[in-house]
Amino acid sequence: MNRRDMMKLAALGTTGSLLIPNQAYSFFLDPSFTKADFGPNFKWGVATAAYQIEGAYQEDGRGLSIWDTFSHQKKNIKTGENGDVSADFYHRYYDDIALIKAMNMNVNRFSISWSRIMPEGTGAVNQKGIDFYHKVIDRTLELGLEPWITCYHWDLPQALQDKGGWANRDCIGWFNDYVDVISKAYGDKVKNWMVLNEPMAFVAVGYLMGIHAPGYRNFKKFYAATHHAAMAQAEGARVIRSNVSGSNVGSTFSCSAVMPKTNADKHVKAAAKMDSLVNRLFIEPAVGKGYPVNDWKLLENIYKYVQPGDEEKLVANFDFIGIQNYTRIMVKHSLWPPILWANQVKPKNLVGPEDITDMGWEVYPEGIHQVLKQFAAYPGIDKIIVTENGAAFPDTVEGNSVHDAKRVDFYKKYLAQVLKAKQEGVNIQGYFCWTLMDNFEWAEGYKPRFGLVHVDFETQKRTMKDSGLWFKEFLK
Ligand code: IFM
Repeated sequence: MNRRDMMKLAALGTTGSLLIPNQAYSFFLDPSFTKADFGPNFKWGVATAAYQIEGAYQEDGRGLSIWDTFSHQKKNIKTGENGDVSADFYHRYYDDIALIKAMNMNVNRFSISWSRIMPEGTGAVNQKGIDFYHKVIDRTLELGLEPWITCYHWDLPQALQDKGGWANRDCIGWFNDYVDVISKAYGDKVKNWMVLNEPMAFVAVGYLMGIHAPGYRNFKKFYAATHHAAMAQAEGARVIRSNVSGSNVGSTFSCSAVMPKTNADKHVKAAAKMDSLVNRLFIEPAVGKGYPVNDWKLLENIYKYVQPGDEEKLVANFDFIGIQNYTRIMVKHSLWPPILWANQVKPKNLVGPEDITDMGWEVYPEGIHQVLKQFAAYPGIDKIIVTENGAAFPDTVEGNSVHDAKRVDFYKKYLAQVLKAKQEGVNIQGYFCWTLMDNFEWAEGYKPRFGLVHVDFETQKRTMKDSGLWFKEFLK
């Protein structure tokens, strides 16, 4: 190695295949706020999901999930890819978790693959699956980070889908049994638990729009799956509470500021329907308000699946709720039910292309402020954590640097709005970025990159992006 190369290496923090350029990124810092403005106990973290990063899909006894099946079927994933290997977190977790620490964060939010723990969804427990998450948790704790577990991030065991999945009422019991196993296994070490990740997304996109696994376009299955997931959301919380002393239990909700295209009555009504679907569907039964049928009468069909005693059981008494926000939805009247593609004014008709992410989503920072206020107004909601926020933009890889100025800008703008809501009295106690590293973005494949860390999927080399370096500097 020549002197020049040695100096180059010295300017980089290197851990195996990981590169952390260590030049000062203070010039990125937004002078309008600092870490201290969020308070001394604020939690800063990253969120990930098992299927999106782990790979090792047939290793150590893992059973198949609906996403293995769905991604292996032709045409379901735009790029024809799947999560078989993904970012190979299963083998690289040790160094990957160190990246969270390197960004000066204090929380590692991750999800557990149900079919790694119970390959058939119920019954036999796979000890190697249990051991894997012990290793993840131990590494997290060793680095002084808090582990936050998501019990379910969309990867239902295929064996349970074969019996109807979430559309089968038995799924509530299957889920409780699984949560019982994991909360008993990890409850001594992990106190922070999220029952479901974005239930509206997995029932609407998976059972109504057919874009995500299991790929149904079926109203009846959607109503049934909605009720069973809402029941599981509350029942799962009770299981965790009974197994984990000192637990902090919540669930996470995808939410978007919903606005009518104009003040015309028909658009306002269409927006109210959309709000019932995208924002209110799971939080309202959890706080004892029942399903939001007033603005969208069709939702009354859910009650066909509600049995005596269920309404009380839907109430979850969460210790906190997780808000997950990316964009806003501008709604126009349509004869279709509130399905996004039919009722949404396309972002490209609203803003310039520089304000649209690789997902086709409008960058609308004020929206996170709006949803934080909207959710904080529900009775019984005390603590809020932003459990996901982030953006997919193309990265510019230049040698050992990855430039992602748009992502840095996105985070600064959204954080300013989170801070504004906090200063106005919303009890926001944490903010987790989506996501640690580039991963399998469901039906979009690997093209949209959301990570603070760049992954070269050919070599599995990790390189911290400018956005990761921005957090490192901001949180120092
Ligand atoms: O990648 C997803 C994640 O799994 C759930 N929330 C939204 C993210 C970006 O689409």
